Amino acid sequence: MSALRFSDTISAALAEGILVVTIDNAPVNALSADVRAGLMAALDHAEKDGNVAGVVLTGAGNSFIGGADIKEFGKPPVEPHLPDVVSRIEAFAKPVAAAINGVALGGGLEVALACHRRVAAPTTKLGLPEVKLGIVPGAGGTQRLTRLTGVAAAIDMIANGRIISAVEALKLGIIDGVSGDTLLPDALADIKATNASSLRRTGLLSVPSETLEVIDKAAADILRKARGQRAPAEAVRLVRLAATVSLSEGLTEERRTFIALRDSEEAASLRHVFFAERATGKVEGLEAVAPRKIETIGIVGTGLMGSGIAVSALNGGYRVIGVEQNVEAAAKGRDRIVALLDKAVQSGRLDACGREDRVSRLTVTADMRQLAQADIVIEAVFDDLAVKTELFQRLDTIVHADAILATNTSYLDPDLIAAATARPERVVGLHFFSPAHIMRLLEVVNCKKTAPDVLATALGLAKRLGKLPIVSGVTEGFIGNTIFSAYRREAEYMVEDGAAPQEIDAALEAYGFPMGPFAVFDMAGLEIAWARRKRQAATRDPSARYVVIADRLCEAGRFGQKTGLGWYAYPEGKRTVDPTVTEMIDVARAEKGIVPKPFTADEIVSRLLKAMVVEGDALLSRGIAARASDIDLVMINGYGFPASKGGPMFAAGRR
Ligand code: 3H9
Repeated sequence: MSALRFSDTISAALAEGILVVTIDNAPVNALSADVRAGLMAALDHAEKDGNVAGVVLTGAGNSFIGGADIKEFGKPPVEPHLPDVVSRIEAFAKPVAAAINGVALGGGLEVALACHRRVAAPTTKLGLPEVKLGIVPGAGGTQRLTRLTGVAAAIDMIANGRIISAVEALKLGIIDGVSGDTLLPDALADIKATNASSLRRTGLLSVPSETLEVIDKAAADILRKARGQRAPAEAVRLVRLAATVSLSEGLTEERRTFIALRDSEEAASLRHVFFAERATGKVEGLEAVAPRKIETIGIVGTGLMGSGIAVSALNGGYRVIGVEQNVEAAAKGRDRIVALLDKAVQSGRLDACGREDRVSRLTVTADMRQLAQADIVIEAVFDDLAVKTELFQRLDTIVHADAILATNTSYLDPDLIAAATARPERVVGLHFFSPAHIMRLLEVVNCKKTAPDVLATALGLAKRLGKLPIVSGVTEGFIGNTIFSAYRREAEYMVEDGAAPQEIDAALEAYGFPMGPFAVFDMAGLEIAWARRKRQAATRDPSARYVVIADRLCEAGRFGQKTGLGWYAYPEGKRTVDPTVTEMIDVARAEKGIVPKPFTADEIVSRLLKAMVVEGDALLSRGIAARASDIDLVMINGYGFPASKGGPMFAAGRR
C-alpha cells in the first residue's frame, strides 16, 4: 500500500486495486471545506489512475462522518459544496463503497447514500438529525433515503431526526450489509464483486410504492408534535416530493429549503443549544482531575423520585442498593422500581434480557448498613433539613472513606447538610427532575466544600446516566427553580395588571411552551408553593409586591387539576376558564386600585423573558451559574422552554 494525501484531512492508500480513502478530521470527521476539497481531489485521482478499479470511503477513529461542519453554518459558504461532492460520488464511473466504521449522521449519511455500496460496523449509528438543528438535510438526504426506504419510513427518520442502529438500517434497506471486525476487507471484497457497468445509483431508483393512508398517518404524527417548528414540516414536504418529482427537481427544492432554514432564527437557536450542551460538562479547573470509581449506587428512599433514580442508575449499568425504613416499604420500593422496568418493556424501550439484567443488579433493603458497599449514596427522602442532616450523619458512619454522599434536595441548603457530616468535601447535590428515569436535566450542585474529584465524579456519573448535567452553585432553588420562581412571580403580576391567565398561557403556548405557566401550576398542584409562601410570610419584605390570588385559590380548596379546580376548572378533565376565578382576580385588582390594561401576546412573552433574564443575570453575577447558556439548557430541559427559541437568555439577546 502506498500512502497518498489529498488534503490535511483526506489520505488514501491503494489496496488490491481499490483506493481506500480515509477521512481524518477529529473529533467527528465533520465535512469541513478541507474534507470536501480532499474528497474531490481523491475522486480526481481515482478517475484518472488506471490502476484504481474502485473507491472505498471510511473514517478514522470512532466516526465515519458526523455531518456537515456545524461551525461553518452562518459563515460564507466555501466551495466545493457538499451537494456537488455527493452528486459526483453517485455519478462516478467506478464503483464507490462506504465502509461505515462509526456514526454516519447528516451530511455523513448523505455521502454514504450516494455511494454504490454501503457496509457498516454493527455498533454504528446512522441518521439524518438535521431537524434537531432547525434545518433539513441539504445534500440529497430527503431524496435519496426516500428512494431506499419509502416515504413513511423516511418521514419517520428525517422529520423526527431519529438515529438508528446498523441492524435497523439493514432492515430498512439503507445499507447492504453489517460487518464485524472485518469491515474494510468486507467492503473491499464487496466492491471488487461489483460490476462497474451496472452500478446501483440511489438517486436513479424509484421510490417504493405505499398507500396514501400510511404516508398521511406518518406525516400527521409529525405535524402534531412539531409545535410551530418549521423544519419537521418542511422535511415531510420534501420527502413526499421525492415520490412525485424528478431527482434534480427534488434536489433543487431541498437545497433551497435547506438554505432558507439554515439562515432562520430557529436554526440559530438550535445551533446555540447544540454547542451549549457540549459546553456544560467543561468545568474550569476540573480538566486534569481524575474522578472516583463508581460501581455501586446506594439510594435512600425509593418513592417516586428514588425509584426513578434507581431505574436511571440501573440503565447506566450500575449495581443499585435501595434503602427503605422497614421491610414492607423495601418490598414496595422494589415493586415500584420493577414496575418502571416492566413499563419500559411494554413500551418496547427495553427487552426481556435487559430487564433481567437490571433486576439482577438491584437490591432493596431495610438494612442501611448494606450501604457500606456503595461508592455513592443519593438520598431521595422527604425534603426536610432535620431529616436530611440526621440521615447524612448516619450515612457518614456507614459508608467507606471514599464514598460520595449526594443530596437530591430541591430547596434546602446542601451546605448545611454537608456541614453536619465529618467529611463535607465528599458531599455534592444531585437535583434530579421527576420522573428521574425520563428527564434529562440534572443540576449538579457544587457545594462550598465539595472536593474537585467529587464534582468530577458527579459529572461523569451524570453522563453515564444519559443526563445533561448543569453545575449550579448553592442558592435556594438552584438555577432552575430560581428562574422559574421569577417567571411565576411575573406571570402573577401580569394577571394583577390585566392579563387573564388563559391569555398568558395562550401566548406562551404559541411561543412554543408545551403548556403555559398557569396550566403548569394546576398540573403540579398549588399547595406546595402555598405552604412555602406561608413559611416565608414572617420574613417577607412588607413593601415588596405580593399577589394574593394564588393564596385565595388555595384557601378555597382549589389545589389544581387533582381537585378539579385551580386557576382553571377541569370538567371531565378539560381545561376550562372558570368565571369564579375571573371574579377573584377582579376583586384582587380592585382591592389594590389597579385598572386592568390589555396585553398583547408579544408583550406577555417579552415581560416574562425579561423577568427570567434579570434573575439569570443575578445568578451569573453571583457565580451560581457559570454561563448564560447553562441557564438556557436548564429552562429548556426542565421547564418546557422551547429549544427552538434557544432558552431565555439567548432569546432575550436576539430580541
Ligand atoms: C448536516 O449534516 C447538514 C447536511 O445535511 C447538509 C450540508 C449541506 N460539526 O457530541 P460530542 C463537535 S448538519 C462540527 O461531545 P459524542 C462537538 O462540538 C449536521 N462539530 O461527542 C464537540 O466539540 P468540542 C448533522 C461537531 O461522541 C465534539 O465534536 N449532524 C459536529 O458524544 C464532540 O462532540 C449532526 O447533527 C459537527 N457536525 O457524540 C450530528 N458534531 O469537543 C451532531 C460534533 O469542541 N453531532 N462536533 O466541544 C452529534 O450528534 C455528536 O457530536 C456525535 C458524537 C454523535 C457525532
